[in-house]
Amino acid sequence: MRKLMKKAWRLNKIIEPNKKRCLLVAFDHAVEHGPYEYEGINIDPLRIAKIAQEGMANALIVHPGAARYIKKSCGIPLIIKITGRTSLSPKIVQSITSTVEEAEYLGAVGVACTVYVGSEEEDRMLENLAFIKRECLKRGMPIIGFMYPRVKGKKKDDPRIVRYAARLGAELGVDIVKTYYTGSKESFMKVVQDSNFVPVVAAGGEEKSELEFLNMVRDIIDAGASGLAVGRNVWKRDNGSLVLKQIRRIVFGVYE
Ligand code: FBP
Repeated sequence: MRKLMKKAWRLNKIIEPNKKRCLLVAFDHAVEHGPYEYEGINIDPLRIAKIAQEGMANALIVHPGAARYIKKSCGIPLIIKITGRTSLSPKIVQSITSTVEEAEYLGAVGVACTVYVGSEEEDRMLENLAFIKRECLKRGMPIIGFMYPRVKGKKKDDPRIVRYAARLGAELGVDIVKTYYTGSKESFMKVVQDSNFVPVVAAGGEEKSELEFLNMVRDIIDAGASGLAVGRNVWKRDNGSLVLKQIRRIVFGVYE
């Protein structure tokens, strides 16, 4: 029972219970893509945490080293990414890089893990997911599945495989599915409808103009998604917290 209460308490920090919506900031990019990809941008985790806090995100997704550093001076709720990979390796796979125990020790409200659906190493990541879920169950820890298609010869945001990847996460019991936006409201509506028994949130993707991005956020929410977990389109900008506040207004339906 205590575990269930813990989990509900944590989930309520991530997804606002009255609106059933959430706005998360993702910052695992220096692990996945390498710091040199962000030349000229201040990628100090504390700067990103302050953007997330000022922009009123529900939580920030980071790896444990960044979490430990942020925790000392910023109160934003944290979701710990416990799988990872580098883009230096040719293998399309994420390994378990930390533990649910460590996430709990760091005061996390959730953990996140990536499954590259359709990749050659899919079986390994599905086993990882089963292991992580077991650890989450023991500790009442919510799990966000980054369900990302990686099928040879197919675009990552191909609507059919995004639908499949999201549905897989929902079926396998993650608490929140995060996946790629498919590029149109109509196609993303199908992604959300297929997985309507769990909250689905969209990744932000590569940086776009502010206007283009905010229109995309509108389409994502109109498609029925529960929110976004956005990275580059927020923290690559100088006015990241302002943009985040604008995203928040759309996600939570607060128009001025
Ligand atoms: P963005 O909003 O910047 O797209 O961030 C979401 C995210 O899932 C990050 O958490 C992750 O590092 C990155 O996208 C992975 O992108 P890709 O799968 O294209 O390598």
